[in-house]
This record gives sequence, structure tokens and C-alpha cells, in this order.
Amino acid sequence: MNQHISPVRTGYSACPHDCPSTCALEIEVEDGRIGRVRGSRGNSFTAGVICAKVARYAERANHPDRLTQPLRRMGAKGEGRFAPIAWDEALDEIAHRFRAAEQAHGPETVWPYYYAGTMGLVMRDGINRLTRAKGYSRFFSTICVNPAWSGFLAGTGKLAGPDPREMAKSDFVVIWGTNPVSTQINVMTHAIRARKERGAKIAVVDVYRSPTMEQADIPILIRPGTDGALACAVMHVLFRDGLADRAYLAHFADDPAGLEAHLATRTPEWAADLTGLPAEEITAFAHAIGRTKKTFIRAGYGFTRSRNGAVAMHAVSCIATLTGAWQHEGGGVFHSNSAIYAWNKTMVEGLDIPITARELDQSRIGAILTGDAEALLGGPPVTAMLIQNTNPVAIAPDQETVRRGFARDDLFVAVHEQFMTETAAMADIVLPATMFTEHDDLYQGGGNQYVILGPKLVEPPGECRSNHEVIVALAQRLGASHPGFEMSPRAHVDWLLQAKGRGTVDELEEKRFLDVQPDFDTAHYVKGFNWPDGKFRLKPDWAHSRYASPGKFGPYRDMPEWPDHWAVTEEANEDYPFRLVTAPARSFLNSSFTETEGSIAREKRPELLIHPEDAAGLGIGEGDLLTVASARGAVLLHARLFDGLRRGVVVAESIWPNRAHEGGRGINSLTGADPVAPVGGAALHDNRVRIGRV
Ligand SMILES: Nc1nc2c(c(=O)[nH]1)N[C@H]1C(S)=C(S)[C@@H](COP(=O)(O)OP(=O)(O)OC[C@H]3O[C@@H](n4cnc5c(=O)[nH]c(N)nc54)[C@H](O)[C@@H]3O)O[C@H]1N2
Ligand SMILES: Nc1nc2c(c(=O)[nH]1)N[C@H]1C(S)=C(S)[C@@H](COP(=O)(O)OP(=O)(O)OC[C@H]3O[C@@H](n4cnc5c(=O)[nH]c(N)nc54)[C@H](O)[C@@H]3O)O[C@H]1N2
Ligand code: SF4
Ligand SMILES: [Mo]
Repeated sequence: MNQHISPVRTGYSACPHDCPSTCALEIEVEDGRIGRVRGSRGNSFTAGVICAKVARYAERANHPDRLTQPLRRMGAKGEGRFAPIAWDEALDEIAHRFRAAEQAHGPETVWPYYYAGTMGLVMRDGINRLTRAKGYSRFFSTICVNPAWSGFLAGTGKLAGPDPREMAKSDFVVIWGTNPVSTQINVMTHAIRARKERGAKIAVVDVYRSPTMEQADIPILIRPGTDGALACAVMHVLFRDGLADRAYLAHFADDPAGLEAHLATRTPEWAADLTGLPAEEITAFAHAIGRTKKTFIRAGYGFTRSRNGAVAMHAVSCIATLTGAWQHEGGGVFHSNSAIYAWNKTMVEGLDIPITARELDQSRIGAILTGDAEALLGGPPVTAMLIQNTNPVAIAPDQETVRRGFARDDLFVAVHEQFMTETAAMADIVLPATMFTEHDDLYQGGGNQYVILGPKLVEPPGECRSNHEVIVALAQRLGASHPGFEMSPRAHVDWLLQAKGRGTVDELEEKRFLDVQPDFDTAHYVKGFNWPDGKFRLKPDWAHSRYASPGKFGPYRDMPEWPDHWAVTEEANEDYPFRLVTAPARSFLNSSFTETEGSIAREKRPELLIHPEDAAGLGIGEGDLLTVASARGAVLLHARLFDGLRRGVVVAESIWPNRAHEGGRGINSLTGADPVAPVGGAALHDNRVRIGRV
């Protein structure tokens, strides 16, 4: 008998990563370590399918480079020399430095900074409880969703839509500005079901022949930042060719006649000039959309990462209002279900603590750390930070400025991480973090309608501690009090569930997940949209965006009255003749998985996709090393000749670590941090660049 072999058991969890799919997982556990990870078949959205990078999660969880003990910086900032220290010593030092900073500049000099490296509600958002209890500068998250969400809300008034599984019941699936084959694989499961079971066609609107466009029946290849133009021309054709549902519009929209008049000049020919897509293809696309009420538009984030992104999202959402598709099963526009959960976050975030502290913009971390008075909102400099679940030195725009900020000797930074990221490498104190299988948390599907429990399945390696443990230990040392600091993560999950009448944590553990899909009429806005008069806003009120904002961002006063092509994108010019999109790489997830061999082997090296004719014009051959420069910085990439692009457009699949690029400058050296109207965000796919051989 071999007594050393323990049986394999299956643990149930949710994928914690920043991905709209939020897959329900079944995880093999053996000898206290995780093994194979599979998608749950019993979960109707996951439907047994997960992406390859998470299927090989053992590679990341059991990685030899995981941080397992607290570290203190030894050499100069960013030199990368650290020595192990005890947890108490590390926490005491952070508390001491935070107190000293506060004494010198007031509490707003401390800026806790986080993002969605874990989407667990307790581990991700708990840091806000410390921020509020101490009166530190608040964190206004902008980098990902703001243009998309504000654009969607401008029309419907609510961030929710038809059941995402209904895509399988659609007759025409439009995947607009998202690359689900890479970024949220389960969208494809349901789209392909519609094709197989109903003969539905799938259209994909993108700026390059993405892995998703490879699978499209109708590829709609446009120039970056021109989705508003395409949507307007589609609506022009719908009105012109009798495909608009005028009865629906009269009942459910604010000013259809005004929109029709406005669109009179937004012809397919007009849009063809802007988008690069021939007018006949635009007309055919509009006819396909108008031919059936069961057109399901799955609108993603990618097309909103432009300076006109919110306007584009709103324009796309108007299409279903013109056709009346919203009312039909398998019809409408789905972007996110974030509004359906409505958790009470009082305990997690300390929402009952009154606050007045300023709210600093996540995306402008470079300007903030380099002392830009406007970005600091007139307040004190930031001299102390705690960072959890994000890697801004690699992923934030305007990287040269971000680097200068982090290099400041008078800035104290503590980074809580799973790996020695490029942000951790700039820290004074590095703390080792647990992974999702090593702590309890609760997850919600952005791109579906499930609430999923992720219980602790294994012990963490070494001395790793969870975000919650770190926040509680710091609160204790800093004299911050709130009942949320006294609760365990499991008690927080229980509180969240009970506060919404969704049962208890024990019940959820039994069920694994809860389907909280609203009823058909609510999801399809059958009784009207989320405005006092129930009417969809074809003419949005941008100055009064429904999306939380501590002030208005970017040129919001100049936003167009109606859906339109808003010409504020960074167009190519003589100095910078190309338009660069920094689309996601399939085997990475933002800056995560860039440490795992399986992902690196698949992605190979940082490359620039460039049209063969553009390459020929510049004397560039396959594999050549290129300098790609914007007004903000430069990066080195290898050329990959690729004909699935409009001329003048280039794509770099990202986000590689900065150090993976020769020269050590990452892709975000090229991107800008100027805020997108009306509520901020980064126009990460909206860059003009020049390209030369090294
Ligand atoms: N493999 C992988 N998966 C991921 C991520 C990742 O980095 N890698 N990131 C995760 C995160 S944080 C998020 S928010 C989601 C985002 O997922 P998506 O909603 O898919 O958004 P993006 O990743 O920004 O870009 C998607 C597509 O938009 C295209 N695009 C760029 N500009 C335009 C444009 O102007 N018009 C149109 N029509 N298309 C355009 C890009 O070429 C790309 O193919 O994915 C998550 N999943
Ligand atoms: N050029 C360009 N830049 C981009 C984008 C792009 O498309 N192009 N996409 C943007 C988007 S949409 C986003 S959302 C951002 C995201 O960028 P990041 O915020 O960096 O995203 P992630 O890689 O998801 O997570 C960051 C870190 O969280 C850590 N982490 C995970 N779980 C835990 C935990 O429980 N505790 C602690 N302490 N740490 C944890 C991971 O190890 C990882 O290093 O990047 C943005 N930047
Ligand atoms: S598709 Fe998204 S949610 Fe599902 S396992 Fe992959 S990263 Fe996680
Ligand atoms: Mo994101």
C-alpha cells in the first residue's frame, strides 16, 4: 500500500480573472496542490468550456517564481535587489511610513491603488474600506470600462440587457469590437450554437482579422475609431430601406424623427470613406441586421478604447432600438450585466464611513506621481501607496511618465503580488499574495448572470497572505476601525449574500452558483427603458452621464448631440503615418500569464502586425526589428507581415512585460493617458505612430 498518494478530489470555484466570462470551474486537488482545471458543464453559460490558459492554471499556481515571503528593497529603486523580512516587520514598516506621510502632508497623500487582478468582491474591493476609514485619497477606476459603460448607459439607462445565453436563439449574431476567441471564449460557444442549430450567420466587426474574425461568416473590417460612422450608416439604411420599426420607435424612443433627419447625410458612401469598408458591404450588413428581429449584437470593450469610444458604444446600442430587436428573444444588444447584482458593499468597502477625500484617476497615475497639479486635483502630492491586484508599470498608459513617477525617492510603495511584476520591482516592500484557490471569495459574471462561490481549496505556499489579511493587519496598526475588519472573508461572502436575500454562504457552497437572470420583460426592456418616461435616448445627455463620475472628463462639452462619427481620435499625420491598436494577446490576460511557459511559448515574442504593402513601402521584411514611436515614447517590436488589416493600420497583440521588449520599454510607452469623455478611461487602441527599421 502506498500511503503517500492522496486521492484526487474536485473543488468547485470561479475563474477570478478580469474576464467577462467568469467561468465556473472544476479543479482537481491532489496532495494540497491544484491540478487540472475544467469548465463546469452544469453551468449553462460556461457549458464545459474554458480558455487554454486557465485550463493550465497549475502552471501558474505552482510556479517556482511565485512570491512566498515578504521582501524589503535593498538596492536603488527598481534595481531589483530585495531581502526577505518577517511579515510583522513588513507590516510595521508600511504602517510607519503611512503615518509619517500623513503627518507631513495629510491623509490624502496616501493613495491605495488596486484593480481587477482578482474579481473576487471581498479581495478586490476590501482595500476601499481602509481608504475610507483612514481618509486616504480615493481611487477612481477608469482604465477599462468607463467609455463602454457610459456609452451603453446613455441609451438604455441601465447596464444590463438580454440574457447572454439567448445568443444561441438568434438568427444573426453580431460580435462587435470584441475578440471572444481570445478574450471571453464562452461567447463563441453560444454564437456557434446559433449557427449550428438555427443556421444563424455570425458577423464580426473588428480592425484586424482577429482569431474571432477568422470564424466569421461576415467579416466587417474597419479602420480604428470609426464604429460610430458604421453604426450611423447602418441606421441610415434601416430608415431609408423601410427596415426601421417605426411603431416601436414611436413608443420606445425619445426622438426618432430627429435622428432620421440627422442621419440623412450619414450614407454608406460617407461611412465608407471613414471606415475603409466599401459602401455595398455596409448596406448588406444593414440589411442583414434589419432582416430579422432576432439580431443579437454582442458589443465588447475593444471598440470603446478610442477617444470617441463612448459615442461609438451609444451609436451601436441605438441600432437595436431602430429595429425593435430589443423586444425579441435572441435580439437586442448585450454589453454587460453589471447592474443586475446590486450588492450591498457596506461591509466590504466601508460605505457607511463618511468621506470627503479626493478621488484620483487610475489611468492618470503617471501625471499624479509626477506631481501634475491638475491630476492631483489641487491636493497634496502622493507620497505613499499600497498596490494590490494590478501592475501599472506595464499596463497603464503613458508609461514613460509612470516610470518616472515610480522612480521617485520620496515615494514609498508597498506592492502585494503573486509574482515579481515590474510594479513590484519598483516597490520598497513586496508582500506575497494568495491565489484564488487559496482564499474564500464571491464572484459575479459580467458577461453572464451567475453568482459563483470560490472557496479556499488548498493552503497557500510559503507565507502568502490574502488581500483581506493584509488590509486587516494594516487597519489594526493604523488604528482604522470598522466592523468589516473584524469579519473573515467567508463572513463577508455570507453578509453580501444575505443582504440581497440570496441565501447564505453554506447554501451557495452546496449549489456552487446561482443564476440571477432577471425575467424576460426586464432584460428586454419590454415595459420601457430605464428612464422616467421609459424611452431609449437616441439623443443622449452626455453632460449628465449616469455613470458615476467625480467630475467630467475629457472634451465632454464637445460630444455630439446625436450618434455620429466623433472626429477626436488620434488620426495619422505626416510625422506619425500609422494607426496602432494594442489588442489583447490570446495566451495572456492583461499582464497575467506572462510568467507561464505555456503562454510564452504560444505568443513567442512581441510583434507588430503590418500590412505587406505598407511593409514593402518601408522596406520592412518579415521578422525585422522595428522602432515604433508615438509622441509619448518608443518601443521595439518584430515585424509580422499580415494582410488582415486596412492599409495604414498596425496591431500589436499585448501586453508583454516591458522587459520582453528589447530596450525594456513596453507597449504602453506609446499610449496616452488623456481622459476619454465623458467619464474618463484610456484610449489604449487609439494611437498614431511612426515605424522604422532599427
Ligand atoms: N486573452 C486575453 N483575454 C482577456 C484579456 C487579455 O488581455 N487577453 N483582457 C481581459 C480584460 S481586462 C478585458 S476588459 C476584456 C476585453 O475584451 P474585449 O471586449 O474583447 O476588448 P479588447 O480586448 O480591448 O479588444 C477586442 C478587440 O477590439 C478590437 N478593436 C480595437 N479597436 C477597435 C475599433 O476601433 N473598432 C472595432 N470594431 N474593433 C476594435 C481589437 O482589435 C480586438 O480584437 O478581455 C479580458 N480577457
Ligand atoms: N496597451 C494596452 N494596455 C492595456 C490594455 C490594452 O488592451 N492595451 N488593457 C487594459 C485593461 S482593459 C485592463 S483591465 C488593465 C489591466 O491590467 P492589470 O490590472 O495589470 O491586470 P491583471 O493582469 O489582470 O492583474 C494584475 C495583477 O494582479 C495580481 N493578482 C491577481 N490576484 C491577486 C490577488 O488576489 N491579490 C493580489 N495582491 N494580487 C493579485 C496578478 O498577479 C497580476 O500581476 O490593463 C489595461 N492596459
Ligand atoms: S475564458 Fe475568461 S473567465 Fe473563462 S477561464 Fe478563461 S480567463 Fe477565466
Ligand atoms: Mo479590462
